[in-house]
Amino acid sequence: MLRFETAGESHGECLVATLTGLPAGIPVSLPAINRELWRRQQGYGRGGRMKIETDTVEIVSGVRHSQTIGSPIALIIRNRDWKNWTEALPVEDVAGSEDKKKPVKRPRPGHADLAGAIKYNFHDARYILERASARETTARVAVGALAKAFLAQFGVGVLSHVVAVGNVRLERAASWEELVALSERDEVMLGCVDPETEARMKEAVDLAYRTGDTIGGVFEVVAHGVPPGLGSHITWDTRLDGRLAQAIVSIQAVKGVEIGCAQEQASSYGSKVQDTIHYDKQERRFYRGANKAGGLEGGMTNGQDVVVRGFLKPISTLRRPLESVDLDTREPSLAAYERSDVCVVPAAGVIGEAMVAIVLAQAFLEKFGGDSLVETKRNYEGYLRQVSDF
Ligand code: EPS
Repeated sequence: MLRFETAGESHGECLVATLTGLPAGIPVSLPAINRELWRRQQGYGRGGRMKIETDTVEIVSGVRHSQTIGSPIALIIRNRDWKNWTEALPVEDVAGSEDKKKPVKRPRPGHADLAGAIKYNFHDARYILERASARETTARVAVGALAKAFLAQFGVGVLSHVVAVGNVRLERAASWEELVALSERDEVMLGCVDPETEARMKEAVDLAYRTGDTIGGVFEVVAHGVPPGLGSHITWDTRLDGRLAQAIVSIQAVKGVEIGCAQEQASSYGSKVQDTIHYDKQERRFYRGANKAGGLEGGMTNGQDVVVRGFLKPISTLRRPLESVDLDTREPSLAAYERSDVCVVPAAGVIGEAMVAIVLAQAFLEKFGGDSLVETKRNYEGYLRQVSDF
């Protein structure tokens, strides 16, 4: 079983993660992980915090001589901002430090602040937001980079692009080659493959910024080169579409998920939305008339690209705050504001890639197993022979 866990607070010393269950012998490159961390930090509309942080990973276990050794991988990403928070968030309480705390008494509508404060019995939402913050996704992206390194050994790639910011939408499909080119850019605007649409997306972010607002959107994650047969139809919890949906909606501010062309399908007819089945006798292989199913049928991959979209609400920390209530006085009060991002859709796409890569790597290892890359490859190649002989 491939499993991971993250820990760390937004303004604590560092973020940490462990990943257990990757086979031994997978090449690991620190620059490749750091590149993913860099990609997550980019995008037009990010706030002041990203000017403070330069996320880089330290691996302290499970990788030696640039390859996995089968033991749990432990990694750390330090928060540069921690130096500004050492007195506000010390591990050990220091007598007389009460006035150094930065309590959050006016919960932000839409954030975890109030529900978390009630649940954990804190009359200060600070401890809640420290963990609820999307800063946590830094650790997920580092883990996702390791999952990507594993999948790359089998010719599987996972990338994303932004298909909407506010009401500005990309009105055409993007090719895999376009996503590769997008991921290689050294300047990231809004992560859209079409420059004219991206320019209009930028205008939408500018408008939100000028009015003290925030803006959401939609990202699309595509997994390319995926074999048929990951996941299963046999039980609800082995259905890969359900597992991907959970992974995507677990990303902070994501409130909806779409697999393939689900929205379009819901308002169409059965005769219009299925991917017709064809057979190429020369090449002795099945192929499809389209990919509206997003590469998943019956909870299994069908060999086409896996296509998953995440719908991001505008983030809840507003420069022009909404009505709230003071936790101490219970009087009406505007919600807390320190600093915030205006738009995080491109970053969320990179996080979506990480989550999809992790779920696919899990499903891959469930099917093919193996303690070493050599063993997993042997099992995989045996399956591919079976598929081509089918
Ligand atoms: C976040 C608030 C902001 C964001 C943060 C998520 O941080 P701060 O409160 O330090 O300004 O920048 O995102 C990140 C730090 C990140 O790395 O993505 C929140 O409240 O969720």
